[in-house]
Amino acid sequence: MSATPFNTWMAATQARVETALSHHLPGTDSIPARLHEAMRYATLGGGKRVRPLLAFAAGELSGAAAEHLDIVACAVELIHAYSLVHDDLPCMDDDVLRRGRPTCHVEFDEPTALLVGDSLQTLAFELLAGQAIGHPKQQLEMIGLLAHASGSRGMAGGQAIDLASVGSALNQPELELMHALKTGALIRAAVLLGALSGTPLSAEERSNLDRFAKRAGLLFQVVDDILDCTASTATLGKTAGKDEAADKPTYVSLLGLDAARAYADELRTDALDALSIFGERARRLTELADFICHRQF
Ligand code: GRG
Repeated sequence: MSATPFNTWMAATQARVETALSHHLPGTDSIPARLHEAMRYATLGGGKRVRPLLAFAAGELSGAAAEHLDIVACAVELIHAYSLVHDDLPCMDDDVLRRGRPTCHVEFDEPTALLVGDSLQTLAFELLAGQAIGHPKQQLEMIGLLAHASGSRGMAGGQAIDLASVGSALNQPELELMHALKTGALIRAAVLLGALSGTPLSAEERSNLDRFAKRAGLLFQVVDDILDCTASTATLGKTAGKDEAADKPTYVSLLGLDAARAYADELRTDALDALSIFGERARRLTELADFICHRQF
């Protein structure tokens, strides 16, 4: 395990993922050029790349090859980029700002944004199924995991619950279920797919990694809720204060700011505890849990 500082590792991995995404996205010189341009607009040049970073960090647990992690990281990030494009549409969150720029439907148009989401989603699976990654049995599992995490029993289902919950008073278990699906499922998939790209983990390791992945997903969302009401639109690169304005249930509205912060700390501690079985191999995942907990945007 290298002793590269976390920030150096993160910047290098983000740059690597940007290159891989640019390589795998269709070029604007191929037809339909405008759709391809919009796909590249929605995916490249922004975002923290938290899910790809988690995939690369989890790959260190199983000795996964970097070229295989490129594919996994791209697949997960393409699903994430699709979800943001669709989430910003007028029929969903109706937002005009994403990653500090006009949202895809504002920059292009609504039908194009819809097709961008569809195309990014299918490209993710085209990539994941397009070459041998890790053990064949594990690769099939990876494809199934990503599909499940994206669909009605994962991210899309969480979005449906979110849309239905506006103005209603969810209790903590209900809020937790919504976020476990909407945000947590894809974060969990990023972690598991990264680890599954290498040699198989033991049952105990797998169970601990899953516990980490679930805690990290929830931690990400609790911090997102805190930032939505404490950070500025300029810092976030997306409209701040939207949850409260839309009367959406959040951890802050449910618990209050201080208790939401305490809950984030609790989740971080539990996530790190789940990693202790891996020792030094989990160094990057440990650092990422800290990054997710303390991020400012
Ligand atoms: C439309 C099927 C469908 C799902 C949408 C992900 C999602 C579900 C909606 C996004 C709305 C939102 C703000 C959710 C909160 C957590 C979240 C996913 C934030 C955005 O992710 P980041 O912070 O974004 O990783 P970057 O830009 O850094 O990639």
